Amino acid sequence: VSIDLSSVLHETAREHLARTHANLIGGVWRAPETDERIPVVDPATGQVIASIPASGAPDIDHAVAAARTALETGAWPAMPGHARGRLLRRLAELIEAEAGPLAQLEALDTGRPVFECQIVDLPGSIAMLDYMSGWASKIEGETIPVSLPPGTFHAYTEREPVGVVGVIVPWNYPLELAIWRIAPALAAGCTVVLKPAEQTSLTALRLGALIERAGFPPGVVNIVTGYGATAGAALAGHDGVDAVSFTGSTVTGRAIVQAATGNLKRVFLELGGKSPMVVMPDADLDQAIAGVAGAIFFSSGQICTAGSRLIVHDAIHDRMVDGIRRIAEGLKVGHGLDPETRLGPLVSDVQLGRVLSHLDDGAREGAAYVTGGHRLGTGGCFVAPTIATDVAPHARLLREEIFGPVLCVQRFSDADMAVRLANDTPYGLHASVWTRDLSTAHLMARRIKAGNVCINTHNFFDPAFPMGGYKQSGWGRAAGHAALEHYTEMKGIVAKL
Ligand code: TXE
Repeated sequence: VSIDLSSVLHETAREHLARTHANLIGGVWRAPETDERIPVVDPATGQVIASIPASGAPDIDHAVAAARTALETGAWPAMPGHARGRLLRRLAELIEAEAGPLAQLEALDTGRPVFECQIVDLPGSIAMLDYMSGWASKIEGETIPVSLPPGTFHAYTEREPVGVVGVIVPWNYPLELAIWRIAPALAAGCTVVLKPAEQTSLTALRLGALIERAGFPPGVVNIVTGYGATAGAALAGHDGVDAVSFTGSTVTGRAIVQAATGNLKRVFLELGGKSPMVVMPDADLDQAIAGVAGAIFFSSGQICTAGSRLIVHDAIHDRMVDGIRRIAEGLKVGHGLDPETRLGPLVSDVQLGRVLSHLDDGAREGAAYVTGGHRLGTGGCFVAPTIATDVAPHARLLREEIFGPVLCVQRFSDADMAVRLANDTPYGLHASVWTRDLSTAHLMARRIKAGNVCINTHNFFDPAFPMGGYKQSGWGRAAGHAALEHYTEMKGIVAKL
């Protein structure tokens, strides 16, 4: 595919691409301590479109120091909650006003269809800021009736910000994931150092400019770009950081936990998944076919909660597979910036290589590809939407997170078998059950081991709805008031009367 960026991009997006990007530290755009740069690549064409700093440990040190100063001089936690909330809302308004260019930058950088960024990333980012802005003035303690004679003691709790929070995010939903992690931390009164993914830092850098424009005190949010092994590892291991919020692979999640042992900082992890979709024989088939196809092919499957395993009753197996195949084969493939595109490239050459290696292994291990199973074209990082049947229970294709448009299909004959297959995974992030029967729906939801179970839908997210993983899919919950708990310390205070 080819595209003429100068004619397609909004002026704001064009200007942002042309900038010499630096880090936002203590309210100043500061050149990194190294000259090394990371090329920003359009994954649809392979073209280099910008560059960002390959920052290292010294830059992280400066950012952590700035966050510490903003925390301890009281610029942020001492601000009344409603005033912090107003700043979060102001930021939401600025993002809304720039939604068009931000959606384009996201589509260009990730390869994902701009249509997706417009209907998911931007509204989701704005909604989370709005939701958390309300909590900023509602973080409360409790009075505790202790067991000593009434009237002899007065005991109560207060919640204080946990301190400086390191936020490390991946490349699939760069702006939205950054905001989903930053917003609760800021609402709680914490200060932040954000390290976006090296493949996709453009919208995080633009977010920095909007944070400045909104009027956040300097140092409340600091943004440092760089590779995971250098900048990311320095942040996760930093003794000046009180908590780290990481979203990414389970392998890197383990490295974060190890890095955090130095000062025993708090760790919040949202990791990988291999999410099952169980379709019962009484399901509304049209709804289930469209829902399952969307759950795996949206964002080319590069979603932590992607419905990557279809567990379908024998009686409807062939009709389901055929319906999903038709949708897969009808998806319009193209450059992310084309508003008609419904399937863009994967984010990078590296990700393309990973997905193709899974497909090769799958074929060797006996999987049959009903459709797809191969790369599309040669110029960009495109993979054909793929449906794999007859996948062996121990095949890598079925057990590992692929993070590509690859659906593995398994059959079942009764509900117990469906639950067994659904739970036969080291992950437990997301799941769905498709049925018209209310009791079946709720009983299955209870038996599936996952942080979120959806009924007749999949990939459901809302700022008010706690989201997170069981097993190796993570620790803690994003969104909802549950998210605030990661960013506050509870203090118990008691007075002898
Ligand atoms: O992820 P990483 P990668 C899965 C998906 C994908 C695989 C690899 O299966 O194929 O992970 O992707 C930073 N210390 N997911 O390698 O490494 C890194 O710079 C501190 C699922 O890109 O997890 C980036 O900012 N930080 C996932 C972030 O971690 C480190 C989304 C994510 O990168 C670091 C993305 C280190 N040692 C990939 N190493 C999801 N579940 O949403 C890397 N980073």
